[in-house]
This record gives sequence, C-alpha cells and structure tokens, in this order.
Amino acid sequence: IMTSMAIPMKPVKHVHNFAARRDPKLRLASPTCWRQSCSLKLTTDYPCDQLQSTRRSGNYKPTLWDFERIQSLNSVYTEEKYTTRASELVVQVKKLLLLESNWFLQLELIDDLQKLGVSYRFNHEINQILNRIYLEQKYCNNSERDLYSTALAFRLLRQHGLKVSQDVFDFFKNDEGEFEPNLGDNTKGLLQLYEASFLLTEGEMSLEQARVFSTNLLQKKLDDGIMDEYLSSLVRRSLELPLHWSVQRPNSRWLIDAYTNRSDVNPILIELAKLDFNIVQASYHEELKEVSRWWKETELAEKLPFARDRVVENYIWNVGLLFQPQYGYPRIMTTKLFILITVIDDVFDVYGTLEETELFKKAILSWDVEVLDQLPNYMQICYMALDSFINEMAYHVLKEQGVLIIQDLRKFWADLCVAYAKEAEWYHTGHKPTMEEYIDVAWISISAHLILAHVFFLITNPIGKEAAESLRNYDDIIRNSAMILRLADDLGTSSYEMQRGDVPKAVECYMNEMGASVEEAREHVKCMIREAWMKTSAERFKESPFSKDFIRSAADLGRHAQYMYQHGDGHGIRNPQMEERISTLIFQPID
Ligand code: LA6
Ligand code: MN
Ligand code: MN
Ligand code: MN
Ligand code: MN
Repeated sequence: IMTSMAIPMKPVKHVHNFAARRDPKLRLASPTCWRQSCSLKLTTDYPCDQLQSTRRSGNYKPTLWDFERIQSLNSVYTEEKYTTRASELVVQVKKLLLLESNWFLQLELIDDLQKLGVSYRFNHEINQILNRIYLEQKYCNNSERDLYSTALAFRLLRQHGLKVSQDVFDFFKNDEGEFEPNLGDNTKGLLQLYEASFLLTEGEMSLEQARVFSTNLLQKKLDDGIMDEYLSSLVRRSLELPLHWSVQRPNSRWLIDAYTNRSDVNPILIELAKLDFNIVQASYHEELKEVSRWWKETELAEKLPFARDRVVENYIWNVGLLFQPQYGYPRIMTTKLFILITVIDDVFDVYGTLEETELFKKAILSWDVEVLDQLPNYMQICYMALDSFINEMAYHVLKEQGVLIIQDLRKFWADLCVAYAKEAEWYHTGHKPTMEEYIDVAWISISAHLILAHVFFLITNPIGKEAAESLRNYDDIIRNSAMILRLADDLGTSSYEMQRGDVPKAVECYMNEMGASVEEAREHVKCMIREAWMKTSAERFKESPFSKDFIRSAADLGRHAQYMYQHGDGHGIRNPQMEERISTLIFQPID
C-alpha cells in the first residue's frame, strides 16, 4: 500500500506514528481507497519535497478520567433535604435583596451573587433592582460619590444591557483630563474601576484610559507587595482575567472558597452558594456519565487512537456556555458536538494526509455515500459517528419544534471542513498566510459558528425565522465570539502546534508578516482579543433577533476559551491548573 503511493514520502519523523499506521485497526478499508485518493487531482502544483505524506502526532496523553472513573461518580446532593434547604435559603436571600434600602448595598449583594454563581436564581429580582437604579440614576447624582460605587454600578448596569455613559468617570479626572493620581490610594475603588473598564465598546476612550490607568497602578501595587494577602490574590486574579471576561460557573468555586474566610459576607449567601454548587454538581455527574457512555459506544477512542480523548474537558466547556442547571440536555448534546469537532480537527491537523482530508471534505460537502465508500476506514467511522449525531440533533429539534434543520447542520459542517481543508493545504504546501488571509479562514476553522448553531437550536423555543436567518448569515455575534475563541486558542496552543507541524496561527502570521518577536506578536493578538471584546460588549445594547440567553452564551464561549487557555493548552495538553479546576468543578463537592 505504501509503495503504491504516487507521492514520494518524506523520511519518517515519528516512529511511534509510523507504527500506528500499520496497526490493523488503522489500516485502510481497501487498497482501492488509496488508489482513488492518490489519483485525486490537486488544484495546486506541489513541489514534491514540500509534500508531507508522513503522519504527524499530537503526542496526546491518555485521558485522566476514564470511563470507569466517570461512571463511578456519585453524590449525596441528589437527596431532597438538600433541595428543600436550598429553596429556603433562596427565599431568605430574596428578602435580603428586596428589603435592602441602600441601593449601593443592593448592588454589592448582586455582585456577590454573581460571583458566587447563584445569581441565576434571582434573575427577576435583579432585573427589577437594576432597572430602578438605572432610572433613578443614583449612581451619578449623589453628592458623596466614590469611585467604588460608581464603577460597580457602571459595570452591573452595563452587563444587564443598560448603557450607562462612560462620562460618569469624568468626575474622577483632573483639569488635564487625567484620572486623579490619588485614586490609587483606594485599592478597592481602583480594582472596581479596572473591572468596569472592560465593559468598553469601540471608541470609548475614557474607558480605555481607565483600563490603562488602573492596570498600571494595580500592577505596581502587586509588585510592591503592599496589599494584604486576600486583596493581593483578588488583584492578581483580576489582572490575569477580568470579571467581564470570566465564565461564571467554573469560576465560582474559587470565589466561594475565597469568600468563606471573609467576615463581611452574609453566611446565608455562603451556605446557599455551597449548597447550590453541590446540587448542580450532582446533575453534572449524571450528564457526564451519559456522554461518556456514548463516547465509549462510538469506539472512536480505539479506532482513532491519534485523536484527543477528552470527554471531561469537552464537557466543562459546556458548563461555561450553558451553566444553568435546566440545560442538561443541551449540555449533553453540545458536549458530543465538541468531542466530534475535537476528533475531526485532529484528523485534519494531525493524522490525515492531504489526499485523505481532501476526500473527507468532499464527502462532507456532498454527503454522498459514493464518496464515503472511497474514504479510508478510520474516516468512514468518523463520518458515520458524525452522521448519527447530526441526525440525532435534527430529529430532536424536529420532534420538539417541527423545524427541520438537517440542511443547516450539514452546511455548517461543510463550511468547517472547507476551512479545515484550506489550512491543511497551507500546511502541506508550506504557505505562509498574511494575518488577514489567515483570519478569514481561521474564524470558521475554530468552529464557533457550529457550536453556537447547536446552542441556538437547543435553547431557542420557538425558533424564529429572523433569528435563524441571522444565524445562517453568521451574525456579528457569532463572528466576534469566533474571533475571541480563535485568538485565545492560538495563544494557548500554537507553540505545541508549531512543534508538531501545523499551519501558522495568529501569533506566527503576525511574526512572519511584521518580522515581529513572539512577545510582540502575542501582545498584538491580545490587542485583537480586546477589540473583539469591544464589539461583543456592544451587542448587548443593540436590537437583536436573538434571545438574551443566546447572546450571553456567545460571549461565554469567548470567556470559556480564555479560561481554558489561560495557562496554555487546557484542552488537549494537560496542565496542572486545568486539572485542579476540573477536579474541583466536577469531582469534589464543597464540604
Ligand atoms: C481546540 O483544538 C479544539 F479542539 C477546537 C476545535 C477549538 C474549539 C473548541 C472545541 C470544539 P486546536 P485548532 C473544544 O487548538 O486546530 O487543535 O483550530 O484547534 O487550532
Ligand atoms: Mn511527535
Ligand atoms: Mn484545526
Ligand atoms: Mn487542531
Ligand atoms: Mn489551536
């Protein structure tokens, strides 16, 4: 089979890989596949020595949490006494919220509820309170305004789609239009200003000024080591990832632990947060068990051993995107989707030869069994797993809502595979795209459009014509979310990808194009992320055919990407920070 290939082979670089190729499980269905795929006409003339026919390897480690480990998950928090207690606490917190007569203390309470991950239980009360505060404009009228309360009000109101003007911060500037340097004495206020500044939209210079001002001062305080340990840990954490860029649920565990040692937080809040965390975690267990049974049945892990086996990592993305407990079924479905994307991405980026991936793309574009027939066996498996999943998804939506989405799903997958194939072609021909050329393809190849399409069909009821049309046209909400996901992924994964061999990613494109250093390129990419965030933050103030929940999910996808890649590749390559996060989010209840 090998020698019949028309294309000269490069010397084998990865012995382990070469061996895997001769593994009977990976052997191609029949020699016909090879002849067919090798005779495929390529559109470009490839110099032979650039064409890489050896297979790469991601050198991915096996999963830390195998089938047995997941199936053994168990929690006492499914018992009724816990849910009853939680309901009692919810009643008490509602009273606290509504009976509080000081608007500022109400805001602090809301802020705490959000940070502790339980604000979803009080949506109605929170909306009511924020709308009133907005109408009464107390945050900018009162005579004894301070930076802390102004910035807190600004952030919470904007988060809720109420566009407070950036001018509220003019009060804190001197005659030269600079923020008063002595604001730095008040660390809590400064931190709040910092967090608020991330709600900026394009062109809001005052907020950009606030961001730079507060970042520098906070960094300096941290370097000087003048804050107590608790405050330092909050500041350090915020500087790495501001609240507005942070997913609520996966983050709440850290904050619950941090708050537990604080005397100024109402114990009712802490009790509710802990209980809610544990109750919701128990339902995560059941969902994860179901996904892991499905994964095992597909046998993809054995049939495609080169691909990432990452059930739990894929699952927690969806805890970030769809954190509300009632979204169990959507979470299960989108996790399956994430798993399939991860595997098929590895087919294109790691294992597949150019000829094979071209054929795979052709199969996905045509959805034609005759093309399927020509695929190597491992791709047929992959295709069939995908086909089953798409049908399951479409059947669900048809059954629930009478809407047939199969064409949409196939189209979204076709767009993805076209982008995957383009990147594969660039890799195999050694093409170095410009940043613009790269982004044009890469915002699709990160699969956000596909993820958000599934989220949309799973959580929207009824599915409106106008919204479905905006989805098909890849509304800006989707593009911006995709940009953040792509760029955060590139920051976290491209160093591994370059070692293994892959298309230049955002960092490398910028380096190639501008002759920049890695550090400069990474700074530039971070700046691009900030720009995408400005656009994302502006979406909440616009008329939109999409639900608030969907718009939030799209932003949460970007947030979760920043969380996942905060300490390098937390998705494919294991890192201790991510292992710790997963372990506390899924495996350990709070005592
Ligand atoms: C990240 O891997 C990955 F698997 C994705 C497909 C990103 C979106 C997230 C999901 C579905 P990688 P690439 C988990 O860094 O090849 O290999 O686009 O993605 O850079
Ligand atoms: Mn290798
Ligand atoms: Mn890829
Ligand atoms: Mn990849
Ligand atoms: Mn990547």
